[in-house]
Amino acid sequence: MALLPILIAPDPRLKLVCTPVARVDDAVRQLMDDMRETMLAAPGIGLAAPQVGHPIRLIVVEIEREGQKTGPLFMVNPEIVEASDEDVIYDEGCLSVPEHYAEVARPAKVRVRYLDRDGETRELECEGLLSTCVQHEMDHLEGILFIDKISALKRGIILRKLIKARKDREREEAD
Ligand code: GNR
Ligand code: NI
Repeated sequence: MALLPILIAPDPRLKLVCTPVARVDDAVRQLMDDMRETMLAAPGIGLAAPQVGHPIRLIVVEIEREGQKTGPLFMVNPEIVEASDEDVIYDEGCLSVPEHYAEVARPAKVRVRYLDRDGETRELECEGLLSTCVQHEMDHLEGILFIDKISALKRGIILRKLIKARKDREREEAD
């Protein structure tokens, strides 16, 4: 098991469209375990492989809140096969956009088809925070961050702050 470094925006590796996973083998399962450990340590409720530098279509989600306890969900090559017409707005955050939050509207319910840890095809009906989180993670696989879904003005403000924070970090490390 290993904690993996999480990429912070702006980073070109967060903008890539990820490649489908050809086979769910032991190397993929090892990455799943490392991603879950990294997500729990962060702490976060989801993590996508590109956030830890692997441009492949793999996400992990784990919601442990009263009213919604999913256990770890590993989803390979996830696809939305059905989405509700109704949207919900959630105040989203992202481990790759640390300390910034913004309201994003997404379909309230989605049905997701994916390969599980054993490479078996499964479908899961998602609602509530699970629905929002799965869609947020799937966006990462397309190189899309939640800040790409808000106004250009707000996005610009957040990106400038992230660039400044990175410079401050680098200066700190140089001292
Ligand atoms: O930990 C996370 N919390 C969260 C809250 C609201 C909507 C989405 C998320 S996902 C985020 C972890 C993350 O960045 N996953 O890509
Ligand atoms: Ni994220």
